[in-house]
Amino acid sequence: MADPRNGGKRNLIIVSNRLPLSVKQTDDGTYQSSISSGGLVTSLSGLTKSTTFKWFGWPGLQVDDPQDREKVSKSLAAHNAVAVFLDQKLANQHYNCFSNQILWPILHYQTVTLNESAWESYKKVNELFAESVADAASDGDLIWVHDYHLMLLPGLLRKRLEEQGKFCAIGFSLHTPFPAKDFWRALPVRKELIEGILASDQVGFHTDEYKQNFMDSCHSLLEATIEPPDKIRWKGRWIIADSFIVGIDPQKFEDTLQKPEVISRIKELEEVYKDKKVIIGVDRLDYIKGLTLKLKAYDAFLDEHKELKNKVVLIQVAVPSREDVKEYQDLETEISTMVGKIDGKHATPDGSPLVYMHRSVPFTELTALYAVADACLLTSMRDGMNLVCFEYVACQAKKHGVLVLSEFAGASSFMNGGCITFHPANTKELSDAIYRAITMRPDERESNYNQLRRFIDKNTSARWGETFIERLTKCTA
Ligand code: ADQ
Repeated sequence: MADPRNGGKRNLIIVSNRLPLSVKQTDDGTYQSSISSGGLVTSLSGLTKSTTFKWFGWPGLQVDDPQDREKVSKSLAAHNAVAVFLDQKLANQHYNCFSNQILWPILHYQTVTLNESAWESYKKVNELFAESVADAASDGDLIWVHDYHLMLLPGLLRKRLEEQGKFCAIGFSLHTPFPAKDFWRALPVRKELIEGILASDQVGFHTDEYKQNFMDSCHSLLEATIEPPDKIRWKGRWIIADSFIVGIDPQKFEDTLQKPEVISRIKELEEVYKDKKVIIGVDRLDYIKGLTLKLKAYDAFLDEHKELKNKVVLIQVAVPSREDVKEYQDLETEISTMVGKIDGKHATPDGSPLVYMHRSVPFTELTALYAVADACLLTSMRDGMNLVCFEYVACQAKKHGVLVLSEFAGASSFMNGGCITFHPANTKELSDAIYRAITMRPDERESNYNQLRRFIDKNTSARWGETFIERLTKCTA
């Protein structure tokens, strides 16, 4: 809803588990906040032009002293951010133990066992968020809740807002897949979680498949009425459930590619790899991204195509992620071991066909890497959407590089033949896909590229945010 007090802009409250800022204590005891990067931040960047928003979330550090909390809040206020303070143990139980060790796997088709105390912490943290957001919301605000860490929040919020006599339209966006109903029902608290989401006015998914899975669960577990294509009737209310295509801001990449330091970095990299086909992979170090499958297939590809040994290089950036969770520590060890074996087996005095970077890289370097790569290889076992593939396309206007994308990434359902798809656990299929990518004819590359480019230019992050918010606004009418 446009608010005349904000020059006609809408008031929007965005809620996500972590604030998109890093907060640090300086030597003089004050706190400084700076915006950090990440999938959700990238996606929301387009909204700022039309909307005034406040962002609620955990600031990522433990602050117990009330005076310190005040200082942190002040530094966040400069970025329109509001901290939901959590005790470290509670935050750990909510984030690592329930969200990332139970919800994340089940949403990505991995089996799990319920940890009761983690579930209690999950409920408690969602309550704390509800308290903080409901108290700050004004009648008529729009509230947009993000992701699996806060599935109970719409329900808890609606109750509090009603008690306070405020009406706010509530939207919920899930950034992961939503699994098929027979998989979701394996989770003992399956009903509570979807009941929480159903207190929203509008629920957004990346793809129609996830939306349909969610509707199927609502119908079979809660006996909600489904009115295709996009409505659910539950406890006397209508809820919109739909897919909204999350995108990127292609202009940000175009602009970065024009920077002198990026232009010279691209030249340097082109010189280093002048006789080689470069394949780029950029993934958070997460088992859903299928990195072990990628390495296994790349090893098979090198075995099969010995003639290409010194003519191809896979540059794999693996961004450290969730390092407090044991599964992620074990995965890192497994990947390092595989990288060592591939290197040992295929490297020659002239170089290695594999460059593994286990760290975050600066945005300018990331852009340069995308720009020089002849192909981008993404092998997710499951992935809500995958923004990296769009970012690669945004940087390939000159080369028309080939996108090689797992059929299990949400993005693949929108590519309509513009990329090479494969089953990530089928080593031969994946190895063949790599070969096809680096040997593709220029005319085929160009026509594929043009198709992908049209898609990313049309479905930007700004459009995603606008579309979601426009439709949510109608729920207030
Ligand atoms: P992620 O699993 O994090 O997001 P993805 O969609 O690929 O996956 O987004 C990663 C983002 O991090 C990209 O914008 C990328 O540029 C950035 N990034 C990657 N490597 C980086 C590096 N080295 N340094 C700095 N930034 C880096 C979740 C879901 C996805 C879904 C998104 C958005 O798992 O499926 O697409 O949310 O909804």
